[in-house]
Amino acid sequence: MKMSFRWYGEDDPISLRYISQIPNMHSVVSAVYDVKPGELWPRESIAKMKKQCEDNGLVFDVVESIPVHENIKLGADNVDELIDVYCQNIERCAEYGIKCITYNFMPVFDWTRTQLDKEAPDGSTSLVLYAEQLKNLDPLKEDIKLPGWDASYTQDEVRGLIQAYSEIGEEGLWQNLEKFLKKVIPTAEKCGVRMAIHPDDPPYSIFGLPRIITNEKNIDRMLAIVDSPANSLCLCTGSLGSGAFNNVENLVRKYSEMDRIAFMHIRQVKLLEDGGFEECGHLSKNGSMDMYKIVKALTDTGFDGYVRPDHGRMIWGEKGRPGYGLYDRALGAAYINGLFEACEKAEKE
Ligand SMILES: [Mn+2]
Repeated sequence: MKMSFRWYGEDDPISLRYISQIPNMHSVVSAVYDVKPGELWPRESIAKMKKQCEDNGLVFDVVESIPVHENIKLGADNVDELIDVYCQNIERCAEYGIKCITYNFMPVFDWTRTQLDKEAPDGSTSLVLYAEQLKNLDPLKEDIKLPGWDASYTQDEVRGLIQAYSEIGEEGLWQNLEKFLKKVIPTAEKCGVRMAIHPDDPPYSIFGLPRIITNEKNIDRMLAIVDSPANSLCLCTGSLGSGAFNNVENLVRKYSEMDRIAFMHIRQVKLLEDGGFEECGHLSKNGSMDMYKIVKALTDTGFDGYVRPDHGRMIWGEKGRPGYGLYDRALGAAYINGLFEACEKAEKE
């Protein structure tokens, strides 16, 4: 496996120098952030990032993410043009050595949480989704803003989008994903890039919006649309693990065996009885998933893709982007490194 770390570019308070000091760090996971979805990424921006990483002994070979324009997901009139731009961006990334591109197909909102700074008894803070807090929210009836949502939409635009998605429904979203994959995957294949779809987070419908990358049956369906290693998963344990119906260890084993995992996000969640969850430290004992079994499923199946610690808690007084501080993610990387070394060595004994 190749260990990696997400970096938000020059605005990120965490320097590449610090990232390079985390043991076994190999790849930087980043993106061109000053371009809107649906626009071309300037070659100079990609080249600059590559150079900055190299200057720090790191490799910029994973993109997270090239966002999929809402009109692609909705199948609007300009979908063909937008998909063309998407393909050109894949080609441009490949020119600069990118091997894996993450994206998601979630309508309107990326990840959803109800609070970003829930304090644990030890004083650390983390992101949580509390069913009780979510239940009282209805974006169709009132103006709400949840952490993680694109702030560039007005409340009326959000309502319009929710309406548009409720008209196309799940099957409409599937059709639009199919159209996207059938054009994008051959381009990726041609330039040696693996596309890695990130599961919906959390893996169920919120506010009536369709969500499709949620469980084994749907992942099987998605992978079958184009049967190629270029059409792979960014298997996020925390996202899939936020649904009690997903057995993450089994999913990892199955899809790694099929060589359909290009990228692993390894993160722990603690499921609550009412369906909510709390993000927590990476260790198995901190949450609901057995991290040893997840890593063993990877080493048993010869996984050689990218791995990154996903979100971390805020600890040791660090302030910054929720989920993306340095300290707890570095601890996560160290823990994951340890699990891999132990599993790999046990196999050889
Ligand atoms: Mn993730």
